[in-house]
Amino acid sequence: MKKYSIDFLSSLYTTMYKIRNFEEQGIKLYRQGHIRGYFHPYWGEEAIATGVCSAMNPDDYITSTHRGHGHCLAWGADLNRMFAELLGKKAGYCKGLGGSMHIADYSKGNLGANGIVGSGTPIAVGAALGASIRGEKKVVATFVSDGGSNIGSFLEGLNLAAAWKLPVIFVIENNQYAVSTPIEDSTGETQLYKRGIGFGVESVRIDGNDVLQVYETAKAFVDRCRKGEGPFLIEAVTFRKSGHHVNDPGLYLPKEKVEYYEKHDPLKIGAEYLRNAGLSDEQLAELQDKVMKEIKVAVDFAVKGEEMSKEEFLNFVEGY
Ligand SMILES: Cc1ncc(C[n+]2csc(CCOP(=O)(O)OP(=O)(O)O)c2C)c(N)n1
Ligand SMILES: [Mg+2]
Repeated sequence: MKKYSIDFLSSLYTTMYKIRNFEEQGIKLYRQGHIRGYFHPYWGEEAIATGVCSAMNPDDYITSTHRGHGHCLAWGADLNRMFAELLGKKAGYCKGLGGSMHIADYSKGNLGANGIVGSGTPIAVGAALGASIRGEKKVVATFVSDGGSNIGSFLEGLNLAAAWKLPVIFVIENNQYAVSTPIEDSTGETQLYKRGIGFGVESVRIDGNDVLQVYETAKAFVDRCRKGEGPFLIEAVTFRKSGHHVNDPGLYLPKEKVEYYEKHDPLKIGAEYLRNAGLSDEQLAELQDKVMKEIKVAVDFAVKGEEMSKEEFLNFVEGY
């Protein structure tokens, strides 16, 4: 593996730490009654969004999933606006009308999270087609879950991207479960990178908890996409740190897997890279402290924020 600077490794770690703690604070806010509806934490999967997004340019595009907070944050989303959206406040990315599963920021190329599993793929393929018609050298990363990789819209999108040689990177986040169903019970081919090979797409299976492995794989594919060699597919194997959503204790998750992934945690792996590069424990603590302070400010901002009035809200209802 290439040698990376402490600055670069710190930026990867900071993003992962921010995502982990965004989710932890979000769960607290949910339990306190500040957040309504669903909340699917991305914790345990932080290395995937972080590694992929840091391999891309700010004017590229991403599409996200129902477990999408991590994608937004890795793409550079503002913590204040993220928390405000979860809390249904006017200052949120979608004025508080989207909530956890519908965060988007078109102005920055984040084409949105999606409550419908597998539905980000056609959006990504459309964005890549548009960019290539306009002659822009943009790359689109589309995150999709293991359950999503069984869905027609994903497979149709993969097929079209391959047929039209579009600059798309399909990133399957294989956390090995769809709600409480283990992957072995939902598909006859659990090595999901083979979905891509079936369509003639160069595809790899990697450790999704190792941020540098994700970054290096994504970077090579992003560079090749810009040269017109796309699409590509990455199956990033990972594991949820908890149940499917905030109210699921995940009691069905096998103890051995939970214990294995507790040790093979993306943040632990990221911290090890930093230590090996020469960062001291004190410096690591400083970095963590800085993130926690930003999170605290953002939580206060969101809790104190205003909700939309009924009159303002009705402006967004067609025909009212
Ligand atoms: C098309 C569709 N079918 C069913 C659902 C209900 N649903 C929400 S999440 C989920 C399973 C998710 O598992 P997976 O796709 O592996 O994603 P993960 O939650 O593990 O990230 C299902 C079935 C949905 N949102 N969309
Ligand atoms: Mg899954």
